[in-house]
Amino acid sequence: GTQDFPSGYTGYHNYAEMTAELQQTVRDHPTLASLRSIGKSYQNRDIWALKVSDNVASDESEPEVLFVCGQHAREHLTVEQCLQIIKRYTDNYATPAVKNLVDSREVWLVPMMNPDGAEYDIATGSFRGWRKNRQGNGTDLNRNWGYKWGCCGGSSGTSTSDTYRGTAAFSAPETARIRDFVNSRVVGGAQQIKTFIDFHSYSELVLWPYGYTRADTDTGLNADEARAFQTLGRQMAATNGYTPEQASDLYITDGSSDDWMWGQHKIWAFTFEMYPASGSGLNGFYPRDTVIGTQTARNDRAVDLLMSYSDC
Ligand code: ING
Ligand code: ZN
Repeated sequence: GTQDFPSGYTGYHNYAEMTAELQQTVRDHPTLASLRSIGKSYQNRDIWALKVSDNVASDESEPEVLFVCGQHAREHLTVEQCLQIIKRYTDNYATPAVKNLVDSREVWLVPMMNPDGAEYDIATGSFRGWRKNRQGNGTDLNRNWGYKWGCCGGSSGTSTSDTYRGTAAFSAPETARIRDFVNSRVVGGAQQIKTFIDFHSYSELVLWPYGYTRADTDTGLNADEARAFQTLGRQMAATNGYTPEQASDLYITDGSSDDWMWGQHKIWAFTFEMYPASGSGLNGFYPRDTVIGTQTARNDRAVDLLMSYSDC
């Protein structure tokens, strides 16, 4: 069934509320927003992708941008981030700056990549501190992507571990469905998605690939392009006050989303770690709902910047 957030957290959206919100957005803005299921979670929930663009029904040849939220169950603030981006780009469409971005881009948002985990995390009156999906003992979706999967000691082979990488790359249906979706955006041999943010919490960081190696990100880029990619990360961090760094500077990970997006598709991929900067262990994942407005709006300029760069 559907879990209700405890008191102090009712401003957050559970799966049913998020689904209703996306459906209402499409009713309110039928020319700007369209909703599709990109497939099912392990427990058979639809994984929703909402597209925002002018002429939303047609497949225009405009640069595409992808935002993923809620890959980790307990990181509920990130779901609110995707919903806020959707609201801002639809409700504020008449604003010239928003109109310019939305008219020249196709924006894809997956507001809750791990719905089974998110529902499981909400217990009666409290939270479980759950991170993974709900397949067996749970797979850490952000260690299950297929670029250098399990290569480098940045994930665990033990199923009870919080960073369990799964039995194979893309063994989790949730990662496999985003993979299929991103692969489907290759048109005439060219990946249409140019830029990507995977929202997580917490620590207030802007991270770029790679996570699997401490070597520099610039494989496959000339020096100018490598600088531009990292410069965008630093510029976004300058707008939201987060700390910019290469993912492996934080710790080595393998099988993360941004390594796959960059390694496989040459998408300029970033991981954002949202509010708070630091917390006492699990508490940092559960800020009260009173912070949702300020902590999502805090990323307005970074999100717009990523959008404007997406003709890279
Ligand atoms: N942190 C991310 C994690 O998956 C990360 C940090 C992401 C590091 C991508 C490197 C690459 O561990 C959280 N809070 O999930
Ligand atoms: Zn996370």
